Amino acid sequence: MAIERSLILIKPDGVKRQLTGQIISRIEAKGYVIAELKQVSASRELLEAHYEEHVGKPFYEPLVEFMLSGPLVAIVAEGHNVITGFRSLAGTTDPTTAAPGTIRGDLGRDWGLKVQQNLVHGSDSVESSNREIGIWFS
Ligand code: IDP
Ligand code: MG
Repeated sequence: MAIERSLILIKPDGVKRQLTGQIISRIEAKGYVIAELKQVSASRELLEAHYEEHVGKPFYEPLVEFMLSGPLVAIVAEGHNVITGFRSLAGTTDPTTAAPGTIRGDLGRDWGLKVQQNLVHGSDSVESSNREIGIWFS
């Protein structure tokens, strides 16, 4: 089986709250390899490409504004089944009910905003991963 790659983002809330190290530690402790890593301030164009599947949803514009609100950390993690494995490590989208033990469950909460600030993004399929790595690390 081929080694997979996942595009992981530590969103601006994670960087602002100084959780970058803790989040990277969890990825490494799980055993995945950090193949690429950079802190960046994303452009609107890049974020619109990244989140194109969400255009038109009520949280789309707040999501783009949130992702523009400060620097984020972009990572390519490698390992067998890393795409599913990282999403499991991240927990479900809503941090209120994300399982304890996950990044979103342990470190996230609802702040009463139009978009859930849930610390991390992880690719959800091999197709998304290829597309997203092309966007962030071209
Ligand atoms: P995911 O990040 O768990 O894959 P997606 O459905 O791809 O979730 O949504 C992208 C991001 O948009 C989420 O991580 C979260 O920040 C935000 N989001 C998704 N659904 C909602 C919602 O129903 N309300 C508020 N924010 C949402
Ligand atoms: Mg998603």
